[in-house]
Amino acid sequence: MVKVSLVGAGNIGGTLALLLASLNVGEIILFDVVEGLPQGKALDISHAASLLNFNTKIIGTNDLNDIKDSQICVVTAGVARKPGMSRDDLLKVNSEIISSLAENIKSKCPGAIVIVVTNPLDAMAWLFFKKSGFNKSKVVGMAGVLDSARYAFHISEKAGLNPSQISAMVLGGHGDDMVTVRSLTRLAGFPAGYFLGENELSEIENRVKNSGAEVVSLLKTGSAFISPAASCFTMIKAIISDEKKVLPSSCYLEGEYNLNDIYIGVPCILGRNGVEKVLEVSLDEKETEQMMASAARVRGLLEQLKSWYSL
Ligand code: TXD
Repeated sequence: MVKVSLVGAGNIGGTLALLLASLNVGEIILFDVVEGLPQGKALDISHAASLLNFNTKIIGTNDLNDIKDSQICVVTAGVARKPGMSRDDLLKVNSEIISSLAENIKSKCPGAIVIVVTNPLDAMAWLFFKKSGFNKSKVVGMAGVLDSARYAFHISEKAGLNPSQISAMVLGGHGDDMVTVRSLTRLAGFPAGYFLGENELSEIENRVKNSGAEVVSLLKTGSAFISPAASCFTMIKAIISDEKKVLPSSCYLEGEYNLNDIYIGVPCILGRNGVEKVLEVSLDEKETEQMMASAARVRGLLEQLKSWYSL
């Protein structure tokens, strides 16, 4: 029986609990520091069991001990951005939360695979990895799956194709400087240029880079949570069903892409053992330049974390 713990029962945590329940995973723990919130969401989702035909145990709790021995932990704990904020503005407040959770999660769930979701994503995944001492294959950040899904959606809309036939790839850091990799994007197996012109593709790519902010400015009270939850769901399924799926994820690099000691979005194989392999794809000159610029921004955040946490 798989035990999945969702650390943070806010918008993403709650939505993800519903998706996982419908998959009939063994047991879901919804943990949050706000009293009543995880319990209320757990009960609300459980009430839908006979309607959605699932039989999953969902426990809402304010006691972190309840996550003990989970096989998967998803960390969404922290603060989400509001209109006018960048993801990087969350560094101070969220790093304190991630720093203390990393040690706690490692001691309670030493065998877990951890998916970090909290922003600024790549920096939080790196901090979690450093503070927890987990193996690099066991700590992975969620962003590329979401950014690529956004890319796929806008391509499908413009090309008039079914979204499920679009295989899109967004790499780099989860910021406005993310790298939309057109050379790896396929529409029903065809290169993007077969269906769409240069201007259409550039317009889509700019929109994708701004998609998170677009949703934030519409919602006004927080950031996107339904597609982020669906993205985590895709990664969890790949891990628990050992799907060996290639999914863009934030991974720890040691020389790949000429980058070292950094978390950043790259294609990787996700399976039962977590990040089973980081794949190095050849990027064109512009994409390589963008990847390096994105890495430089992430590195700036890591330098701040290093000084605050003596890492
Ligand atoms: O692609 C991506 N990685 C992202 C990341 C896409 C969208 C949103 N992204 C980030 O995820 C966002 O910027 C936030 O940093 C996280 C979580 O987003 P969510 O929308 O779920 O935020 P909420 O609704 O504010 O939920 C956060 C919860 C909230 O209930 C807090 O009470 C709780 O986190 N929280 C804690 N839980 C456990 N433990 C601690 N210490 C804690 N502190 C706050």
